Parts: sequence; structure tokens; C-alpha cells
Amino acid sequence: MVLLSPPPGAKGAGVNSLHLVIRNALVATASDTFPCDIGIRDGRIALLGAGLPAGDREIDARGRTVTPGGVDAHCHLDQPMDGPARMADDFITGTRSAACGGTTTVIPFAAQAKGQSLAAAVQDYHARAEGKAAVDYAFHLIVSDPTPRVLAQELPALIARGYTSFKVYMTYDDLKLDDGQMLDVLDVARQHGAMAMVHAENADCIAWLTKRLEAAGRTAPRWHAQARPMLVEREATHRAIALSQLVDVPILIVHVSGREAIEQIRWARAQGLQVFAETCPQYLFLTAEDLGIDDSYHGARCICSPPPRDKGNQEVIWNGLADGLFTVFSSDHAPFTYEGEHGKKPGGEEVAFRHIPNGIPGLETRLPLLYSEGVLGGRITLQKFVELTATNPAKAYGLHPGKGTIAVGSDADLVVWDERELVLRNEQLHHAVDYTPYAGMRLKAWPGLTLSRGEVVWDGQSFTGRAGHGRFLPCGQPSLLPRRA
Ligand code: DUC
Ligand code: ZN
Ligand code: ZN
Repeated sequence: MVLLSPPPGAKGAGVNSLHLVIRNALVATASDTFPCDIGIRDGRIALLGAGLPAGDREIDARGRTVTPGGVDAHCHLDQPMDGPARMADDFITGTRSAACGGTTTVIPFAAQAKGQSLAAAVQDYHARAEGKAAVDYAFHLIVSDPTPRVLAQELPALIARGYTSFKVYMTYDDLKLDDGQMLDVLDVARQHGAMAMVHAENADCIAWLTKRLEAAGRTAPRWHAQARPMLVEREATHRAIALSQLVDVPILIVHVSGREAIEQIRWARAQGLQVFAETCPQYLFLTAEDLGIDDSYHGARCICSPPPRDKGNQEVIWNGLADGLFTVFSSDHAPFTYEGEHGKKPGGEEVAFRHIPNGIPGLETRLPLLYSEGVLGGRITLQKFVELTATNPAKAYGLHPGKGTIAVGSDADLVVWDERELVLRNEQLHHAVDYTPYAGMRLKAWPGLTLSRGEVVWDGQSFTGRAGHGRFLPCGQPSLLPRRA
């Protein structure tokens, strides 16, 4: 446990004193690891160095690694849903859970329903978040209805107001765009310097496979993975790359699940195209077998899209994290309970896989899983961990250097790591979901302390933050994109 203690003698001296000093930290950034004290004033990092003057409060971090607070750039909270499904986490429980797992910035999605104005979707989403967040938050947009008004007016106006990234879907009936619509939306990203995120799966192939599986009576959760084989992700990834090439705009392919999609991205990079990529814990730690090896319903817990693949693909994802193929590592937290009528059993019933809401919880476990199995497991460096979980997501979505690094002037969003053995149980988590797919895993570390703008929001035992502390962050131009004049 990290101890909070008063300073050993002197008190801070007046307005220029440090409000908090973290002593003897082993600070890790995306480029370096170095021992130093961290001096915090007014929620920002004010000084870095050895032997800093006394602060009003002090934390002794001797022997501990300190990383930037995580930036989870792909999570779903309180997103309006069609039908009986309802997300279990709102901004209160979702950001509380984030804080307890070391994440200090979340970027969920203001989703446009077809027929709805994009501006109205943003306004509604602000109302859902207002006064509830325990950590800072920004919004991506989801563009599902690119009308002439959305393309010419709403989207450019929103980008100018700090919503500088949006997601487009190539599947899901209520969200998907056709190729022409994709081109129109990508062109807006190019003209206005926004980051376009793409969910790449071929909708028609999925519908065709689903119909055949259902006709054969194959409706149990495990068949979800058969309805969305790697081929449908590979084809859509290739098509998304081609569309972005035609428009001449960078894209970021989200939740990449395995080798065939990666091959497309490597090919694109070899052509000199700017294609960024994201992956998520489910593609490192789950396989299609977690959706079931028989017709039992338990596997509904692990239904997400794209589905988890196999051990071989997990290795390919690990390699992509280590060698720079992946830009960001996000949770794709999509919180549905297993029991109850709004989650994985719509209306309280066991249903055919096509009716099971897609997604798994992961906001709180994202950082500990990657730190434990990636860094302490010897698969990625500490620098790569920081880059993937904090620095690059902040850069990709226009929040750097305020977020995502440890530097003078940056927000004092920090994680002090506690390297100790633990067995993960859902009861220790702070989300509103009744399961974690990772229950029973042996981990080697957990955040011992999380600070959001200098406030301790997780003390290693309990959530110590408060709803309403988190602020909305308007995003700047993504710094991974070419600079606009
Ligand atoms: N897939 C998505 O595209 N979004 C939420 C969850 C999921 O599994
Ligand atoms: Zn998606
Ligand atoms: Zn998602």
C-alpha cells in the first residue's frame, strides 16, 4: 500500500507551494524511465526532479513505478440502445470503475441514431454525463446518418467545437454506412482534420452466414463467432483502407482481432498509407472457445464483435503490440449484465445469438491486464505500455500533452503501481456489470493509487473520488494527423 502522509517537517510555503509531492517515484513515460519526485500544484505537474521542496501532502512511492493515468479511447457508457438492451454502466459507475483500474480519461461515443441530428445526439449525451463523471472525459461521435446537412454543417461545426474524432460502422443494421456514405464522411475528416475510426466487418457476409446458421438450428452463443469469421473482418479492413486511400485521409481501424486484418494494415503501411490500428484485451486473453464449446448459454458473456479468435491469433496480436503495428490499446467496454432483462438475456430470456447485445466489460481491467501480462510478463516494454494505453490515445484524439504523459504542465493524472499477486474476481471491480470475462486470472499487479488532476480517486482499497470531479475535455486536432495550415 502507498501511504499518504504529512511532510516530515516543514509545511509548504504559501501560494507557490506544492500541494502534493510524490517522492522517489520511478517515472515511466513513452520514451524513458527515470527516478524522480513529482511536484503537483493546482491539479497539474509543476515540478519534476530530485529533492523537491516539501508539499502540503506527500506520498512515498519508493520502489514503485508511476505511469500516466490511462486514456481509454474506446468505451461505451450509457449509450442509447434500440430494443430491450440497456448499458449497465452510466457515467457514474463507468468512470468510478475506470478510476479504480488506473484510467483517468475516457472517450465514449455520442451516437447519432438514424434520422436524428448529430448535434441533438451530442446534446443528449452531455445531459447523460453532466455532473456524474469521476474522471475527465471527451466524446467521439458516431455518424450513422450522413445527410447533406450532417456532412456540410453539423459535422464540421462539431469538429470545430472539440469533437475531433468519429466512428463509422461497416456493419450493424442501425449504424452501418454503405461505401458511398463512407467516402462522404471520410472526405469531411480530410477537409476538417478529424480522426476517422472504422468498425470493419462485412455486414452482408455476416447476415448471410447468420441466416444459414439459424436455418441449421445453430443459434447458441458459440455460433456468433462462426457468423463473423476472420474473412469478414479482413475484407472490410481492406475495403476501409481502399476507401481512405481514395479520399486521401488517414483512418484508425478499431478493435482488430487477428492476423488477417493485421496483414491488410501492414500492406497499407508498406504502401505509405497512414492507417492506425487499435486492439483490445479480449483479443489477447479470450478465444472463440470462451463463447462456448457446446450449446450452453454461458458464452453469451463473451460475445463481442469482432469475436475473439484463437491462441495463434492472440500471439499475432501480442507481436503487433510489441512491434508498433498497434497505435492504441482500448477496452471497447460495452457493459451488459448477464442476468436481468436488459443485458445478455434480452427480456430475461435465452435467445438466439443474433439478439444478444454485443460487448464485454473491460474499463477497469484494461491497464492491469496489460501491465501484468505484457510488462511484467516480458512481452512489451514499460515504454510501449505507456505509449499504447495513454500517450498515443491522447495524441490520436487531440488531448496531448494535457493528458497521456508525465511532464511539467500536464494534468497530474497518475498511477502508482502495486506489484503483487492477486486473483481477479468480479466482486473487486466497481462497474455495474455482474461478471468479468477475466475472473480467475492470476495477475501480478494492480494500481495502488490513481490520481486525477492531483486528487486521489483510488487508494488501492477503495474508490475515493466523487461524481462530478470529472470535466468534459474539448479535443484539439489529433497530433498523429498531418498538421493543418
Ligand atoms: N462491438 C462493437 O462494435 N461495439 C461494442 C461492443 C462490440 O462488441
Ligand atoms: Zn465497433
Ligand atoms: Zn465499441
